[in-house]
Amino acid sequence: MAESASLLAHKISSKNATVCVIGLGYVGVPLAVASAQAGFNVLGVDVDHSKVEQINMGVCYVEDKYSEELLPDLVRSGKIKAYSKLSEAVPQADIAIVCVPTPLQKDGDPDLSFLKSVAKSLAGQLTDYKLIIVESTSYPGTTEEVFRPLLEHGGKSAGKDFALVYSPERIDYGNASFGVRSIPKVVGGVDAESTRLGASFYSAILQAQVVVVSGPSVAEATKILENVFRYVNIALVNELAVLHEALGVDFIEAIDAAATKPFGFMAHYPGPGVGGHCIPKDPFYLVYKAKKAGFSLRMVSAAEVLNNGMPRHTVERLLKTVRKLKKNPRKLKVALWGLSYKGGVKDTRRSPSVDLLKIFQRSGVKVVTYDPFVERIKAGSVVYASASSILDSVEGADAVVIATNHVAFRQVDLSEVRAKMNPDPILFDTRNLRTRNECEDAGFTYLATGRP
Ligand code: SAJ
Repeated sequence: MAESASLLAHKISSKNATVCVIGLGYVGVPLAVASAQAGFNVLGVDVDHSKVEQINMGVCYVEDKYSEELLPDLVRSGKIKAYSKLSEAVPQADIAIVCVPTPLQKDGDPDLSFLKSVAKSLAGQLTDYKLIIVESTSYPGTTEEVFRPLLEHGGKSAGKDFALVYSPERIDYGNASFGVRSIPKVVGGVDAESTRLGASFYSAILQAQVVVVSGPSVAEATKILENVFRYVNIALVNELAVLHEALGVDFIEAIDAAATKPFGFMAHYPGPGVGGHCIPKDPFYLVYKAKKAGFSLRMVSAAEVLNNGMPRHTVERLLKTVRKLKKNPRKLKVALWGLSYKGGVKDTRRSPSVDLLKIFQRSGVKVVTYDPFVERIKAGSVVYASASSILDSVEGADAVVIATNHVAFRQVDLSEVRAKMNPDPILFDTRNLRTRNECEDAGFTYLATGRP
């Protein structure tokens, strides 16, 4: 091992290394907290000055119980300090971890601009031997083909003047049982030395297993596979849900039963669409890379059509029932419960509720929204403020559509809800939080995704 690498290895094992986390979002903040809790000095960097100020005041703005609990003391004790310029922090650091967004451009292609600008800035900061880790999700080859050449632009080379590793973030936003330290970590370096340093660092801060793979491209492929797997499997159950609704077969009961098989099946559940910053986006990083290599990923394209079709299917199914009840769709008032893209979080990025609202707008349906975590949401040119209470949201409504799996919607007393609504009310449970019996006993016409 080169002298500089062994010096860094020693600094890591003795927790004397200084760690710089670049990008203080829902990935970077928990990582900064875990590194500081393990004993490392942590310097955070974010271009958003308000985030830097909040961190330096010990205010945690990400929805992560672990970070919310530990960050204030770690900042007070000086273990974490945030900066808005990379050049203020990286020169002091031995390890730099890149956790910046990798969104899509308007045309649907990958937008690596955040990643590239960090690489260009870092290239000028490699004054001494450092371990550079990329965690941002991207297509296989990004670290070697895009990030590394920009880093080496200053004349330094990976493996000799710095170590370079890719280790995908696997943060499951709002997941109370699996936090940053308890999710196994995949690590792939540009050479054995880089991999060793990366693995030793994550072993030092995490409780979970560190999984070493042969290089950055395999680690990138691992993460994209995980999210493509989820996207395609959700599309499969969405398609089969629509079929079984027509066949008059309870598909949710079938999924629950299939989930009893101890091997060969992983349950996914249908719904009104797929949201969030990752699952509806990451597969298209691979679609782009595949196209460059002359491949078209038909499974992902089919999944896109199926998942993007669920909001329309949901509204059409509701309007069909409205007509059956001899109600006028144009005079319909709907209470839409749930604005965030999944239960327990306030994040509305690519939320299916936005698509539902747009389709209701086009159908001339009046909608009142309610979400315990979200104050308002914009759909098209209309801003919907969440009603002040769940019962206020159903005042004079004809139908309730449950769009997000928040606990509050599992617990609300449906008779109380019913009492506030117009005659012959409908309850459409797209997340299967309630049972047919409790809905019908409360006097609702019951609809549920995947159930006849
Ligand atoms: N959904 C369904 N049916 C399901 C599961 C989810 O319709 O059976 C919907 C959800 O309601 C939501 C969307 O899919 O709208 C995404 O939900 P998610 O639970 O996958 O949540 P994310 O996007 O917050 O987190 C995912 C996770 N990836 C996997 O589970 C493979 C997380 O581990 C990743 O770290 C994260 O993406 C990411 O950052 O990539």
